[in-house]
Amino acid sequence: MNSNGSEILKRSSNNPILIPNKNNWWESEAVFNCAILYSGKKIHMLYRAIGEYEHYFSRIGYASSDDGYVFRRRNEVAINPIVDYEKFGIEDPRLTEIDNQVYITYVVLPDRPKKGPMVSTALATTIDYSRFDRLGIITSEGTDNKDVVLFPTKLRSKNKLSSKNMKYFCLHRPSSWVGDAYGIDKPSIWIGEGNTLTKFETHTLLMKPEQKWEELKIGAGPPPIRTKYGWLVIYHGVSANKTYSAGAALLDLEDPYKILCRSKEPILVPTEQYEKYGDVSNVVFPTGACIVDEEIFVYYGGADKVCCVATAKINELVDYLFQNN
Ligand code: BMA
Repeated sequence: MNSNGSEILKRSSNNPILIPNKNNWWESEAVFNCAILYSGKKIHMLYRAIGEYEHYFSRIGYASSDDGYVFRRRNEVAINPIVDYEKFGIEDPRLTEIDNQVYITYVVLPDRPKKGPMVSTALATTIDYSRFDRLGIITSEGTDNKDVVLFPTKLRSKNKLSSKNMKYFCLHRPSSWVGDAYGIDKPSIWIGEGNTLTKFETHTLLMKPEQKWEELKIGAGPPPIRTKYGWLVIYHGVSANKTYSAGAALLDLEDPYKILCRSKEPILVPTEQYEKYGDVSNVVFPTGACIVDEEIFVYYGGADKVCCVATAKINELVDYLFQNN
């Protein structure tokens, strides 16, 4: 039994796999928190990019890879904030394929970051990673909601009486849903169910912070990954001293409200230079993952500055989770 969770994922010796490009104005300062989708041939990446610190305005870039480690990027911005609700930037994309259609959830800032705005999450779709069709904001107003990830298939509704039993599911993190009315005192991960991908109507608390390393808040990382053992949910947790680490849980395949196991210890903590020192210190922030030949590739932002990857045999990660929860 491996009791040290932080040894399960092996960092690539190529890390960081994406660094700021000084020759490209919009990504010259930081490139981090990337979304990943494996098409069966190629690994597609959308990443958050910063080109200046005065406004700290985020855009989204595109890169792709054949082996998961070496990424070629496109020179032009992939997604530029162009509509009102994106006015002060777009951040932290996540990619999911549902019914052969590629979707991107991403954080939108309608107001200046310094003012501490309520953030929302929006949805877009693409067929070529060049043109993106916007489907609008999908989180409820005033919920201060980010870390929204979509399940790749419809699932049976919790409300079994419902005539339309199969629903779209998401995980989300409504920061304002804390206090007595919600039964939690720290931002937590909720499950949403909806008849469409743009409106999730039923919300249920799934996981709240439990350990020291995640005591301030938790939020989903990459979209849930289907494995034969259950839905693998990799998430981040923030400790009292603001260290961002990664944890993992497995949810039942048929009934994702049922948590089969959850790591007590983090599976990735900031220890490397590129995780400890950057624009925000001591951050590993997973946002993308894929399984290729029984190996899971977990992509994460290092210190809000660079993109990194760490890998594990999927069965070893699952064994670890079952044995150490
Ligand atoms: C979160 C998000 C992420 C960021 C992380 C650490 O709230 O803003 O984009 O990587 O904080 O700063």
